[in-house]
Amino acid sequence: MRLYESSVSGNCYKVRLLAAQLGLELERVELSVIDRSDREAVLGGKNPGLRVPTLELDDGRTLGESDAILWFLADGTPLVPDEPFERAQVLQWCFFEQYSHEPFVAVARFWVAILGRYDEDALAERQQGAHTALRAMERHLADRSYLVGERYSIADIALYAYTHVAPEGGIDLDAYPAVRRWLARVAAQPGHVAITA
Ligand SMILES: N[C@@H](CCC(=O)N[C@@H](CS)C(=O)NCC(=O)O)C(=O)O
Repeated sequence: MRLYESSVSGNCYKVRLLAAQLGLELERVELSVIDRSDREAVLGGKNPGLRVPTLELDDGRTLGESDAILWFLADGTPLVPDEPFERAQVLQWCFFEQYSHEPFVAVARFWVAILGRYDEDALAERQQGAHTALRAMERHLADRSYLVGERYSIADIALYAYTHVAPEGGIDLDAYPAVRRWLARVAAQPGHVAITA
C-alpha cells in the first residue's frame, strides 16, 4: 500500500500510527503542504480533494479522508467495534474531530508551527474554537478511559493526532486534566509511534 502524505500533517500521522499498530507496511510518498503546485499531477484521479492523506491500495484503488482511511484499514480489528451502537459512536467522534476539532486545532498549529505566518485575530478565533472542542472532550473523558466503549479505537487515534500537538498552535492543555490522562493512555498503547516517526 502507498500513502501520499506529509510528515508534518496530523491527518497523515493518524494513518501512520494505525498502520504501525496493525503491522501494515506503507510506502510513503511525501508531498509538501506549503508548495501545492504538484497536487493535480500527483493526486489527480486519486483523490478529488487533492489532499493528503491519500491511500493507494495494491490493486490501484484509492481512498481519501483520514478518518475514512482509518475505518477502512481497521474494520474487522479490535480498533473498530462490532456492535452497531458503538460503531456509530466511533463515527460520532470522527465527525466531531473533522467538524469541531481539526479545523481549529490543526489550523492554529499549521499557522504557528509550520507556516510561521498568521493574522492574530484569525488565530485567536481558531484557538477559541479549539478550546470549545477540548472542553467537550474533557467533559466526556472525565469518567472514561477512552472515547468509545472503554477501549482504544480509531476514534482515539483520530482525536489524538492533533490534540497531542495542540500546544504547538498556542493551545494550552493545562485546563484539561482528563484529556491529558487520556493522551498518556493513548501514547502507551502497544506499537505507538510518534508523529515524527
Ligand atoms: N478532511 C481531510 C483533510 C485533509 C487535509 O486538510 N490535508 C492537508 C494536510 S493536513 C493538506 O492536504 N493540505 C495541503 C492542501 O490542502 O493542498 C482529512 O481528514 O484527510
